[in-house]
Amino acid sequence: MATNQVLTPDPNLTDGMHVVVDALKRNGIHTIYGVVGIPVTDLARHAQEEGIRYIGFRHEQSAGYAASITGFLTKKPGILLTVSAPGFLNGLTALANATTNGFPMIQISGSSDRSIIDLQQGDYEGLDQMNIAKPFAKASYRINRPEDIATGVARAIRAAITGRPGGVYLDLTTALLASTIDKNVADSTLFAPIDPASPTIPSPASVDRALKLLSTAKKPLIILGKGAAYAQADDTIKAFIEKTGIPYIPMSMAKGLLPDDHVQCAAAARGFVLENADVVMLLGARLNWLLSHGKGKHWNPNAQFIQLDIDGMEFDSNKPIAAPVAGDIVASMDAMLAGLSSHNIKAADDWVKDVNAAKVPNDQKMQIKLSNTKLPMDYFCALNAMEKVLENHKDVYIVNEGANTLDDARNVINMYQPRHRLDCGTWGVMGVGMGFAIGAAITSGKSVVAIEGDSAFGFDGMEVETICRFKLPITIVLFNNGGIYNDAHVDLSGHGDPSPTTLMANAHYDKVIEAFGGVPYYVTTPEELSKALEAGIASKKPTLINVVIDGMCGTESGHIGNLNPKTISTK
Ligand code: OXT
Ligand code: ADP
Ligand code: MG
Repeated sequence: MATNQVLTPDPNLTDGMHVVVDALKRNGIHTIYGVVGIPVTDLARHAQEEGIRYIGFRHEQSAGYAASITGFLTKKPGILLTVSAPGFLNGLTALANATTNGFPMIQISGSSDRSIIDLQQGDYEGLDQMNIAKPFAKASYRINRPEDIATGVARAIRAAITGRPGGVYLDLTTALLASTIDKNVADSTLFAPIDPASPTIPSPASVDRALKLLSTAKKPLIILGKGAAYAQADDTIKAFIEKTGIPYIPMSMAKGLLPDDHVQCAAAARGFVLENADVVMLLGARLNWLLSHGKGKHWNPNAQFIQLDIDGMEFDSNKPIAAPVAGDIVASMDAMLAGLSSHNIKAADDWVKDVNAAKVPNDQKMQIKLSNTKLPMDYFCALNAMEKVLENHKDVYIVNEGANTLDDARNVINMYQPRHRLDCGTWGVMGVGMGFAIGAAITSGKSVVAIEGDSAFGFDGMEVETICRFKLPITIVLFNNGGIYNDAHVDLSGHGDPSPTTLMANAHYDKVIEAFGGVPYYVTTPEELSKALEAGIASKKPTLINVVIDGMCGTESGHIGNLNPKTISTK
């Protein structure tokens, strides 16, 4: 192994770094994402030497997003490796985002000398990392002794995936990494936890209560959330929905759990079903802001809720839940499906007819938007061109971020397979794009198309170098409308400064990938876009397509402009 300082070659001894790698391997960890430096460089080298794939990034935040999406796709925690203090903090946003979204990941960070940090004597990159991580993580641990490494790793793994998944912080001090231990003793400590995400079985009474309520519904609705996607109960969920005939809407990362062109999909009648449904079954979805908390003008005020969730604390958080079903969706949906034989649950024809009728005007509106061929392209013109290509590549992973780029792509690009749409999620966070794309490509080996706003791409664009270095099959489609939301160019400064939302409309983002040997495209028509996208997917080469979008067609904050605080004085 290439090391900075080779210590005593005593064959009976091993050190903290080696034991950490052994413990990760014992737990089936195949990949680490990170940025190295003091004190974890040799840890990464040794992991690589031991057959763990190390994916080195340009920024810890992106590496963390890659780790978290690996967790979402695999149900095993993705691993982020960071250096102390600044590297740790750079990764912390991704850890917090993982906790918020319920993605399992572990941020493993080197840290400096406790005795100096605790007395605030100014150590190199000194920071009280374990305590700082606590509010952002499901659990935050520090390992101080080499004989505790296996336990620390096992605890972190169990904490990340048991119950509601989330982010876990694991602090490894420089002293621990350098500490030595008898090799046989260290080996004897290694173990992998049994049943680290032990399936939680719902009580039969709760399942029966839920089915009874559903059988009384005149206008039932199922809402699929990313918890349902995460659970990987795909066949059971599909069977339940199809047997009952109940209309469903997918939250954005649950798209594809059933194909978006499924006859029972009511996404095109979203407002109608929320306003009218009398019993709503939430399947791994929270009644948070994305569902306007189950309240207000978007909802039938008399709607009753069934909620299937692994986290009992979620129930009643926004609205009283008439039928809570606490358990893993795998077990809960098995029980719900089995229970159909003793409950008469079938969506009424009138309700199904009304839902289908409500889709028609929105479908028509959508068709009109998609048929716009005016240049410069607007979002719908560009997305229509993309959709036609992607229809023939249903196994491609779609990563998506921006405001208009996000909201319009979510509605236009149909998904056909579970867990293939990865986006800004619960926090609406920008900067997940390249990390998610890299994580999905590494985890699946499949092609990824990242549909990015020009602002969104700016958060992590340098990861294009990572994509090219690892030769990943990622095509970035960058919607360049010259700004955050649009390119309004109102000079409020009075001296020619760009407006707060302005970015450079004429920028050639394609040159960024060219610098690293990837394939660049600069396109201005739907035909050019189709060709470039088809070529990007077919070649499996790192590709960036700069798509020129009309600067004025985006709306402020996309579909969520209503969340902006009202102000008296905007020109
Ligand atoms: O109900 P009705 O009848 O109205 O019909 C609905 C559907 O039934 C119908 N529909 C359809 N009809 C026909 N066919 C199809 N296929 C179909 N599908 C749907 O259409 C309507 C509307 O449907 P929808 O969208 O489902 O419903 P609705 O009501 O919009 O749904 C509500 C939501 C909340 C569930 C949904 O809108 C949603 O999921 N939204 C997510 C929003 C989000 O997360 N946005 C990102 C954050 S915005 C902002 O914060 C940004 N920032 C600040 C910032 C952030 N975020 N992070 C960090 C780290 N720093 C700063 C920034 C900087 S965005 C941003 C950059 C933006 O600039 P870019 O250049 O990147 O992007 P551009 O905007 O493109 O320039
Ligand atoms: P969305 O944004 O798609 O609506 P949320 O992230 O708000 O989804 O909600 C996902 C919910 O799914 C969380 O409350 C989480 O506890 C739950 N969940 C995650 N995994 C499982 C699982 N295996 N079984 C049951 N519920 C789960
Ligand atoms: Mg933009």
